[in-house]
Amino acid sequence: MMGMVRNLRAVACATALALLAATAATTLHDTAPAPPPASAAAPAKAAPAGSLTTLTVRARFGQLDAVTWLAASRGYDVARRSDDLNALQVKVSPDAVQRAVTDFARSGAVLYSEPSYRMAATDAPADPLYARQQDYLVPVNAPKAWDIEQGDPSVIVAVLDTGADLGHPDLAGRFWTNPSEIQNGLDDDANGCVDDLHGCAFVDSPQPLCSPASGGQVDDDRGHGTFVAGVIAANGDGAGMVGVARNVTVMPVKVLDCSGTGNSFAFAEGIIYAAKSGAKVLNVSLAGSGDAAVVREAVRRANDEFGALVVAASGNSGETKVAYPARYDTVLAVGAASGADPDTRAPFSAYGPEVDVVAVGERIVGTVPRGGCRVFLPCINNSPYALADGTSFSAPQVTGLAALILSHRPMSPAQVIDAIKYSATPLPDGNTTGWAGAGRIDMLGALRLRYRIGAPGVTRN
Ligand SMILES: [Ca+2]
Ligand SMILES: [Ca+2]
Ligand SMILES: [Ca+2]
Repeated sequence: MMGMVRNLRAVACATALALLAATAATTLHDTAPAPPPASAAAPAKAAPAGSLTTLTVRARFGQLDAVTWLAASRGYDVARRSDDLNALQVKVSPDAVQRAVTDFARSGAVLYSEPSYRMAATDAPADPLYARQQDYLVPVNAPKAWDIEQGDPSVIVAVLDTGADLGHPDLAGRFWTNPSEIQNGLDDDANGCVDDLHGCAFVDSPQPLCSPASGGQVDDDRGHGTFVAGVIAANGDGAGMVGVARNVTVMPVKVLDCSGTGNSFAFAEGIIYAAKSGAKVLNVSLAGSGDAAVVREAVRRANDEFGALVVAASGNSGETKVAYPARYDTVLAVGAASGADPDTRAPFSAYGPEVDVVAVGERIVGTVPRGGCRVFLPCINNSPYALADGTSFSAPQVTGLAALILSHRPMSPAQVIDAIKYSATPLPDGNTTGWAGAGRIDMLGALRLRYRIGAPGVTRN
């Protein structure tokens, strides 16, 4: 059986009919980490706001009228009064705060007075690298979207890439586990992959220096897939970074070897494996140079048979030529906007009418395999995180959005695409006509849409 498969691959390669020449859509530009801009400080949750000009004044029992009178007689503006709280909200000028607090304390009618604390409506993750992530996550309204949805573990996102570091601390608990498989050298669930406990490798004849990758060996020997996984689903655990869809489940499907290349046959196998195994969104941060029928068919089956959405990077050629499989109609093709100006195209982003949407693709924070800091990417502060550019890293943000949408309510792949495009923020052409498709994704807008399931397209109500 394996021999036959190998033969088929050999034929495909020899005739070059289906040679995908897949390369990672970005080979992880070595962007040196830089200190975060001053404007990027993470807002603290429930931080004091309004320069302490708003005070909560809690009266002793039965003293609320007396305190109200006191406040008025001293010229403080009583903004609100709550008999339930037995308290007033009082506004004072910043320089009068201390005097007001003293006045109330001396009156004997006040239990305490304190500054009003802002209750942040917007989720501000405590993960320290979030300060660097805001530059690209704020323009797509990710923080506001997280008030609505942070992802559900039941939604499985496949990352078709170079594998993943299953032991990365910021991805702990995020990886899919195959309930029907044990580590015993056998294909217990007869799905064609031996010991696929957390994913499967489809890498035939990897380069000599690459790690062996067969069956469930999805270890990441390049760093690209781990990075993408972090963009999608790094834990909101107060450490490191936070993913766009922090609570969803990631299934690593290794289709690229340590040189970042693979072929169309293995890639198509990976697509079917992912869809069959229950992944509802497939992230494809790789670019093929040709239209492989076997990939086209696999994408169609993922959509139609398994209800899985394929999200793919437009490619990094910087030219008007969108890569495969992003070119296909039913694939959500993602280009990259500039980090410095998210209204303009990142210079490397491939464009053309097939681009559906864009997200920022520069200075994206991602997870690096442990021990890979010197091998793959210059890490931030020697911790397993790095910054990188590419449509490889704008695509997983859109994948994360699709996963948030599906966590919120079930939808077909076509409906998810409609929702993401319909809610996108249109962008100016600049000197590249239509480079951004429907525009830059708006995560809040996409989650707020209301849908009539079954109706064609998306309707807002
Ligand atoms: Ca198996
Ligand atoms: Ca097994
Ligand atoms: Ca984290």
